[in-house]
Amino acid sequence: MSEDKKKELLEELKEGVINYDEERVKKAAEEWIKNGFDANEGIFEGLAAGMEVVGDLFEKNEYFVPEVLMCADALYAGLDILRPHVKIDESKERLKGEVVIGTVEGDVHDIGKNIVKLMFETAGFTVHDLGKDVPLEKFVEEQMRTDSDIVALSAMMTTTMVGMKKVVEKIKEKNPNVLILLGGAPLSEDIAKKYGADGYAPDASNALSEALRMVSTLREMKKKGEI
Ligand code: B12
Repeated sequence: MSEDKKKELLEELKEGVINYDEERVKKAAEEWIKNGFDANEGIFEGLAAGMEVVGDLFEKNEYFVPEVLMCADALYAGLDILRPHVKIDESKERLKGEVVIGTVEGDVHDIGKNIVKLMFETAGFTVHDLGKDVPLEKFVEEQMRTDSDIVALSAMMTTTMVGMKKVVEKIKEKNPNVLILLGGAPLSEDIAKKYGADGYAPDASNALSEALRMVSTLREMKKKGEI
């Protein structure tokens, strides 16, 4: 019974995003919480899954920018309700890892970046979010200000992802031990390597495992006195 309800509400969250129906999303999100379902699951399998379909519709020219913007509003309305219920993982020793995150200059796509951010926060990272359309120099400044272990950059356009290379160069020049993680639809493992980054992930859950791997590498290096 509860599995049926869960399925029904996931469908509502997803369809609400696809049909840019904020009220439908809000209602489903509230019910999701009332039923005691996992907020993370609602976000990834409901809201984000809906946005994936929106991406396909956009690519097929069935949706245009105004529709996509309304879909994003519906997704964010659901996120506002679900986010406060996301469980922070306190079971393991709380990570002391700090991450600077943002979408690079010229690029206003922030949905994926915000989902990755949420994943990091859930795992206990301290996240410094610079937002979207972030001037490249700002990533360097924020890393230095916060002494963060990782800088995570998002880009959703082939025209803006080239800026990532400059950020990697500038950060490595100032502090070669900072680890840089890249992501976003046009990126790939190969491009990330070519740009000189330390990691790449295709989605939010891989972003978290990659960040955890990076932090433990840093800790190991510190222990051995290599940095
Ligand atoms: C939503 C959307 C918009 C919205 C953005 C709203 C917002 N607040 O983000 C609006 C309508 C504003 C928009 C505008 C434009 N868009 Co647009 N948009 C999209 C769309 C449909 C979906 C993106 C999305 O949110 N996906 C859902 C999320 C959950 O997935 P995601 O972003 O991929 O993120 C996941 C991974 O990539 C990864 N990830 C993301 N970031 C990071 C970071 C790190 C560190 C890591 C590890 C992982 C990671 O994890 C995320 C979660 O799993 C895509 C199409 C598509 N299929 O991707 C086009 C798309 C990105 N847009 C595109 C274009 C061209 C534009 C416009 C130029 C359109 C126009 N003519 O005006 C403008 C650009 C404005 C600008 N200067 O940035 C193109 C880019 C083409 C290219 N290769 O360069 C795309 C691919 C559509 C297309 N096929 O033409 N867009």
